[in-house]
Amino acid sequence: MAPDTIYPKGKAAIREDWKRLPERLEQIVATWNHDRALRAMFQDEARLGCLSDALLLVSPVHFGSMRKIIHCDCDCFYAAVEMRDDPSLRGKPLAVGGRAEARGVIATCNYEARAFGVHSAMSTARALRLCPQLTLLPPDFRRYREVSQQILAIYRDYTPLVEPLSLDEAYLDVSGLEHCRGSATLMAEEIRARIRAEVRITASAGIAPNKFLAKVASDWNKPDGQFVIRPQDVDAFVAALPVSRIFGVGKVTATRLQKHGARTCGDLRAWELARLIGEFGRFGTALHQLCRGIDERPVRPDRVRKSLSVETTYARDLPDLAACHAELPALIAEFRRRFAKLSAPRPVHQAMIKVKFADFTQTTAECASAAPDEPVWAALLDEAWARRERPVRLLGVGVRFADVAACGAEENQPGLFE
Ligand code: TTP
Ligand code: MG
Ligand code: MG
Repeated sequence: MAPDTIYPKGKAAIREDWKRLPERLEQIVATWNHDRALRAMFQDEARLGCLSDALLLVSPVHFGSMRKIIHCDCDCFYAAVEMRDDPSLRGKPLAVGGRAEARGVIATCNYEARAFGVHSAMSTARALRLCPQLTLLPPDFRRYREVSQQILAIYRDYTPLVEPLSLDEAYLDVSGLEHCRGSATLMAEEIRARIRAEVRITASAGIAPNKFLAKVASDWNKPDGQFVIRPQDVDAFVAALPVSRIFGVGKVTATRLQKHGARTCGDLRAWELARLIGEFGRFGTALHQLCRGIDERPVRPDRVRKSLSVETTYARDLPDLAACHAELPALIAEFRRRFAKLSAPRPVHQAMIKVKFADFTQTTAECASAAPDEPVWAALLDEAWARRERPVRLLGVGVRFADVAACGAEENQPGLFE
């Protein structure tokens, strides 16, 4: 598919939508008069330039049961990558897994093999009995991981709230975003078209107001399809859903529920909360909610960050270099406070300074440093200032972390730090 068909408004439109996001979030949060503490928390995140953290706060609070969650899952993932790289494998039953002689199991198989009854986690010996002409390939995780990174980068063009579940699937929270006129259905279509065009495999998607239902929905029109559960359809959809589709309900629980006459989620609604807790302990509380289509778990982006920085826009421009130096200690203190809050910081490998001048031109200076201190940042400030030597409206200090190749969380965010 030609790129123009995939992006009806062009890629530039996505970038434009991004630029408006911080402002839109601000507008939403401005209405939070009932919860000033939450508003302060948001403003803290936003000021510190963490778009995903700010959005993570806004989405569940503001959109609640009207959130727009997309669950994307690739079709027969390992097998799809193998068929892409060797088209002669197409159209015939193919499985990826361990050899029968080594008591191997099937990791996955293409849909041609599924027609023979072959499936994931089945012993390869059994798979070969069901389908003697099955082609079996050993897994190549390095290649699957590369493809996975490529797909995640596509998701992150749409939202910073991307939570990968495994190499081939992820949740996306696209609540309140403007791409595709705000339609999550169109976003899912566009994302799938891009995966097909850029990665050359297919993916299916589910669109729903929460994670539970989005995941159920992505299975509904598999392969290469998508399914939407609108908020007004949730009640009826879930009522008819077999209890076995609830995550955490395995064979044992499903059988136990069926014995008590609960085959569908609708049946289960007749059970009082106390009875569910009596039967299933803590999971009973979850069941009580899930059988009503309620699931408030937020989409948690993976927090592997490439950098951390804090910045301040000054009410009055800093007139000269000395005035800039005078502000450094406060900025560094704020940076350290923020750094201390990171759950698992990786090793620092660069220090950086950002300067935006009164004429809105900006520059960054950076240098290798494993443990930057004030003199390191002060030297960078001298370097950055010397490039234009004029009053300064904004200063930022930060670090970049080592091993940036493995993640892309912040790379695609033209966030509040810009
Ligand atoms: P899935 O998304 O569960 O399966 P799939 O992508 O192969 O097929 P579907 O079209 O039904 O989504 O898993 C993704 C990959 O994870 C799969 O390609 C191989 C691997 N995997 C295993 O190694 N073992 C397993 O038991 C399962 C279920 C998956
Ligand atoms: Mg899959
Ligand atoms: Mg999967």
